[in-house]
Amino acid sequence: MQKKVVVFSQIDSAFLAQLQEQFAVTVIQPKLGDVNAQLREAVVDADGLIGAGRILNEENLSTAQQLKIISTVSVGYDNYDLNYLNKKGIWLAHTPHVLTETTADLAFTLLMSAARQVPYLDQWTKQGQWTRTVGTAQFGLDVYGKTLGIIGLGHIGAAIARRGHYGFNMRIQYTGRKPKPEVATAFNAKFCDLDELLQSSDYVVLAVDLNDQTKGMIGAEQLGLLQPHAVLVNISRGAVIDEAALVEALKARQFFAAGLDVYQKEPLKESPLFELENVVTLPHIGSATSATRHAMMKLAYDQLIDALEGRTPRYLVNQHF
Ligand code: 8YV
Repeated sequence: MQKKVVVFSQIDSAFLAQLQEQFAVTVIQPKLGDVNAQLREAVVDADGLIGAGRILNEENLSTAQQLKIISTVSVGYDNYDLNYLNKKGIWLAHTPHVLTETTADLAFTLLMSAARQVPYLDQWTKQGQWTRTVGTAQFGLDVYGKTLGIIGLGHIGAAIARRGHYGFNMRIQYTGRKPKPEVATAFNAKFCDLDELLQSSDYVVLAVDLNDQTKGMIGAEQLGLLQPHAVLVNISRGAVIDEAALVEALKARQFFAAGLDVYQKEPLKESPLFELENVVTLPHIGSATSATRHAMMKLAYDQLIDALEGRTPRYLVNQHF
C-alpha cells in the first residue's frame, strides 16, 4: 500500500512534487484554520512527517497509528516533545552540519552590524541626515583584536570562534557544559564560567541549544554583568534570554547593543525592541541562504525516504528508545 506523508510547513515545491510522485501527501494549510486539528486528522494513517517551525507533541500527534519518522528541516529540535516521541518509538531526524557556516556568517553579520550601528546609520543616511562629517553618536566599536565570548561551543559556536580567531585576531573564550579542548585548542579558546565570560567579553554570542538548562539562562542579573561597551548576539533561540529584561537593559543602555535573530515568540510582529536604536532585529534567518535551505531540505527529504524505505537515517536525534 502507498505510504502517507504529511508536510507540516511550507516546503520547496520541487521536493513537494517528488514526494507527491511517491506517496499520498497531505499538506497542512494554516489558511484553512486550526492547524492542530488538521494535524490530528492527517497523522492518523501517516508514516512520515516533514517540515519545520511547528510544535509537535502529544496534543497533535496522539492520533498517529503508524508514524515512523518526523524529519525536521532544522538543526534545532526544541519544537518536538522528545519524551513523547521516544515513548511512541517515533524517530526524529534533523539537519546538522549543512547550516553551520551559514549560521556562523549570520552571527558575524549581527556582531558587526551592532558594533558599527549599521541599520541605524543606513536609515540615518537615507533620511538625509548626513549633512556634515559624522559625530560621536554615529561612532561604533572596534571588533578586530577584541575578546569574543561564545556560549555553546558546538558546531556553530566553533565556526564563529574560527571566524573570530583567524579573521579578526580575537581572543576567544567560551562556556558550556564542559571544556572541549579538542575544539578549543585550534582557536586558543579559554574555558570559563558564564559569569566570567559575561564580565570579560567585548562580544558575547549565544550559540546554545534550547533545553531545560539553557532556557532563561540570560536574565537581568546576567545582563547586568556585561561591560558598558559589550555587544550581545543571539542566533540560538529566543527563550535563552529573558526578553523583557533585555528590553529594559537596552533601554537603560547598560551595554552597547544587541543583535538578535531569534525571539521568545516568533514571528515577532510587534515588540518594544522595535523602538530601540541599539538593537539589530532580524527575522530568524540564521540558515536562510538559498543554497543552505536547499541543502537542509534535501537532507531532511533523504532522511524521510531512508526511514520510509527501511533504512536508518543518518542524523537521528533519538536513536535509542
Ligand atoms: C530554522 C533553525 O529555524 O535549523 C534551525 O534550528 O533555527 C533554522 O535553520 C528553520 O527551521 C529552517 O527551516
